[in-house]
Amino acid sequence: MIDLRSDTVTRPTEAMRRAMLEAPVGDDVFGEDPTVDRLERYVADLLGKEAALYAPSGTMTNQIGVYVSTNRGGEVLLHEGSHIFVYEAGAPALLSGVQLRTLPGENGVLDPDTVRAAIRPEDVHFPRSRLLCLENTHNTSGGKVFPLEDFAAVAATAKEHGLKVHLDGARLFNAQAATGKPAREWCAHADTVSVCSSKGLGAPVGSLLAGDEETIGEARRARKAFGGGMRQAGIIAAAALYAFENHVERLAEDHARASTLAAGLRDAGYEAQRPETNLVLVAVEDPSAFLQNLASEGVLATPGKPGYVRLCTHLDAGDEEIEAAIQAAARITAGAIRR
Ligand code: TLP
Repeated sequence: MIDLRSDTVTRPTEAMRRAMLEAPVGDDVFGEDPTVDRLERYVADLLGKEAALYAPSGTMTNQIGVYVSTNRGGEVLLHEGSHIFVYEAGAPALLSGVQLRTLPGENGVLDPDTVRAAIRPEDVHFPRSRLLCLENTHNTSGGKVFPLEDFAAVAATAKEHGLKVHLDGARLFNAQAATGKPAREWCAHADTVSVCSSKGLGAPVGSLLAGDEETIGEARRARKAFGGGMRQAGIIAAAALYAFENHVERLAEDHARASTLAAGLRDAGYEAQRPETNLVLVAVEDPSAFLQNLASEGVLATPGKPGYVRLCTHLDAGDEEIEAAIQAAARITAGAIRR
């Protein structure tokens, strides 16, 4: 099977497994795991933040980010296609008691006027606008980069009105690879940033939340409350550290393969978006039938936004796999292509 469902499906490499085997560990809830400490320091520095916190998943680091910047009854502004709204099982309501206000925007980009218009005036009837969440790259729009200038402008608007800004940067290093701009340049405009080691970077598990010392101190309490305090977590933190140290540069290879994949699918007659990073969206007549047919040809993909399927390139999909995926899709064009 060629698995293009997500960049989360990768297996740890031999070198990564060796790093895991050799990692010094301790009880991280007691603050005694040297490998977790090293990872948190490394990622905080990489993102230009004072501190960082290691947690089991990107969902958890996003939800801790929401929790530390809101109060019960508050309102969070975010794009209508954002991961926090679409794919996190209603957690902001469940865990933080907040209401989500979704906003439209091309390719996941929110503009300052839209955000300004959505911020509530002080009035006893209204929820208080507390937090703006932005996502880079943007999953449901097909891995689009949030342009840095636009990001800075909308974040500034939120801050002028007293809102905090959280960046869901599960694939932030893909934005860095696509633009050549350091990830920390986006982070400079956000109070909290979530990054994942388990997506394109190829670690088996784990995400980090970065921010100032005080906020990350609060986040550490929230992680415990949410059930994310881990003990000898250095075993997995070693894989994450290895991923940050060794797999950031190579993301450009995934992007090149995504372009090859999209071009091959277009040659086969499909309407495939031109990818900016490692996600390829393809418009099809009947996504679930198409996914079944594709699976019977040996290729796994996932539903994308409505009317689309998503194929994702990653560390475990080389040139041969991409070529085979194109051939598989070419064999089942009949009835699948949407024009
Ligand atoms: N996204 C997964 C699925 O949940 C859709 C994927 O395959 O793309 N933020 C963004 C932008 C994400 O894409 C994801 C994972 C997360 C957060 C959540 O990360 P995890 O899966 O570690 O909770």
